[in-house]
Amino acid sequence: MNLYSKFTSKNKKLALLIDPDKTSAVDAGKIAKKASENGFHFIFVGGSIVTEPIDELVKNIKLSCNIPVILFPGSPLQLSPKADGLLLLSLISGRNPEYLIGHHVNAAPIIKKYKLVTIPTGYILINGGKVSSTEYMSNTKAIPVSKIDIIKSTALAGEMLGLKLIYLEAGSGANNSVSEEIIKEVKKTVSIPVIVGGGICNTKQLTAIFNAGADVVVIGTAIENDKTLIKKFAKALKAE
Ligand code: 1GP
Repeated sequence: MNLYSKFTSKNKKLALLIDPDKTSAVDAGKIAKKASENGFHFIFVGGSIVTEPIDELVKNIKLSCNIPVILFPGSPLQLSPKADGLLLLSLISGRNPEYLIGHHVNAAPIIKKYKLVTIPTGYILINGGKVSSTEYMSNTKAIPVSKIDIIKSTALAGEMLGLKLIYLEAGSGANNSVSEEIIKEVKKTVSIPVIVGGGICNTKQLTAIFNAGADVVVIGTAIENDKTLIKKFAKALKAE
């Protein structure tokens, strides 16, 4: 089965995000194992700032679990040939050319050399109630939650440009996760899978986000803070 088809399958999917700057390579392996055993579908690896090479961490994760390990890079420095693939993010909510095409130009030859499977992804930053690292680092503005028409048009333009996934991002550790209304409207607008992440910290939110139509939900900070949530989120997923 190719990597993209794991995103297009009908079932609801959970991704654990591991930030290499906040989790050691050894711990990453342990957490990934637990997530995989409990029914998570993907391990995403990435962060806004990563100060160490990520090869060792990715290798440990790969050795510990049998679900795809997918790079979710904040910069072209966060690439590893040991991963199964890469979300090639275009920050289409922003107007910073470096995050639309610039970094991609620098990364493309390396991605090719590493033979990484890429999934072009429209990354849409939505206001999560505080300035996110993504907003600050990319020097772009998050779309206000009230501007649903702009969010929908942005997602639609991404699909028309040939992007294969839409990622609705409230920002890591957001005060407010992406609203059910926004998810429902985007789902009505595009036919490609929709990933939702940022600020999801309990099973009630997870269930509401799945019910609104999210195909994949990404959880990072909440599990970094409380590993017992892996089991709780997995149980909520199984109830879907
Ligand atoms: C961040 O969407 C991801 O890019 C996950 O966010 O860390 O808030 O779970 P959290």
